[in-house]
Amino acid sequence: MIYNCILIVLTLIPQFHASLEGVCDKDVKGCELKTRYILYDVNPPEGFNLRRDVYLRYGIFVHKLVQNNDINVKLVLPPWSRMFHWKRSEEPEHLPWGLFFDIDSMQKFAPVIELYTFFNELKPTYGDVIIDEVYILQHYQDMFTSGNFEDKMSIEDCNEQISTNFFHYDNITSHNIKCLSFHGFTSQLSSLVHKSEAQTILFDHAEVPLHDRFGDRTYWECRRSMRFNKELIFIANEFRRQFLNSMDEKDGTILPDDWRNEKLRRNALGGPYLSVHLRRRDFVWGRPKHVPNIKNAANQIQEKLHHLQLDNVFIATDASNKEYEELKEHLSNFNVFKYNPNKEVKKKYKDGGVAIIEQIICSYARYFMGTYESTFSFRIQEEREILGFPESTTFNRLCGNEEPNCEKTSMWRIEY
Ligand code: GFB
Repeated sequence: MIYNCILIVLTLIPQFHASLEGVCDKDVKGCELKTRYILYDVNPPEGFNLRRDVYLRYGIFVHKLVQNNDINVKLVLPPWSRMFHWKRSEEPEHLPWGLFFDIDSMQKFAPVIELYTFFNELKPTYGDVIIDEVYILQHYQDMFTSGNFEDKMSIEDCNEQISTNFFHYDNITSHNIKCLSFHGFTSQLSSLVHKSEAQTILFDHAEVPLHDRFGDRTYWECRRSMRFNKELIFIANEFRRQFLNSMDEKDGTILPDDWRNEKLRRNALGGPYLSVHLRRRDFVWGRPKHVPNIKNAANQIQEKLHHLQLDNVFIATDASNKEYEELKEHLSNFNVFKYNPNKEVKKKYKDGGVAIIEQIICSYARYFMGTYESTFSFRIQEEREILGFPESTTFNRLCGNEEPNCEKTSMWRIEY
């Protein structure tokens, strides 16, 4: 009898613990794993398409944490606020990722959540979120002068003045902020997560660590999971159909509903139009050798249209109206298209959504020409790799005024 009682008590102890605390760190049977949250943010001036690349590093980071360890972790997506290139001053802050991307699709790769979901899950008692540990990442100050590029990290004095509020919210703060000089790959941050018991960890200046392996299969899985918001795709498809005689069935660009069912192919045909990403503004003075003037760009486009025997060209651009009109004048023998959003689309999807619609339209063209070193162009090239276009139709760019027949852009081929 006594023996039986002891046995019952002993077998109940783990459950008692689990139900007493509700959570535990390791995957003990009957014990609910504590949810831990990784947050990250990026250097404020970085543009939308570089931020998409930073996401890949952290999406892969948590994907691996979940795969390799018995910890229950979620990645909190930093909302889009005060974007340097988005000119509309009336834009609200904290635009969620779901406005631009298909979160369900992203969750098939990594356990991502929006910041507002994080608030709801954490339910801060007094309306404040105090992040347990914050690491402001920074480059080693002497790295470029000493030429020492070995992988390392250490807590050091901060190179810059730091803010104690995060994501432009007054009520997200921390009492434990450290500057972490870092050189290495994103996955090396996992040692900090494993060493710590913190429920919430924020990595700021998350662009500092490098990709674990840029362009490998896992990279592309994460990239493929980043499908756009379905409504943006619908708007782009309508434009293709109405103005560019482009439809998936005849263009050979149908993708499975779930990115996990995609397969390598190189036989996409694309709609009967040339697409061009003509990056202007800061690129005109920032990369004068590699960004052509409008007349030169028009000549290159004309030549390509002749070569491809096409009459239609779609232009994605941040050019002023004046520059765009000049381009059209030079191309008066062809049909030149640009996407002009109506009021509702502008209001709902803002500059970011409009730019994505343009990127989608570019992705489905028979042939694409981008701008030197633009991440906006790179993301279009990736989209075309996913769609299954022959590489020769994708990795092309406009040449600078003084570099006729410039080299093609680097080919970052998709891996399955
Ligand atoms: O995306 P993005 O960072 O790529 O470009 P880059 C900056 C922003 O400019 C985009 C707008 O997010 C858009 O809001 N933009 C650029 C465009 N091209 C277009 C276009 O064709 N159509 C529309 N609608 N909008 C990087 C910057 O720009 O260049 C860095 O992110 C830095 O901060 C670097 O300035 C030099 O790679 O082109």
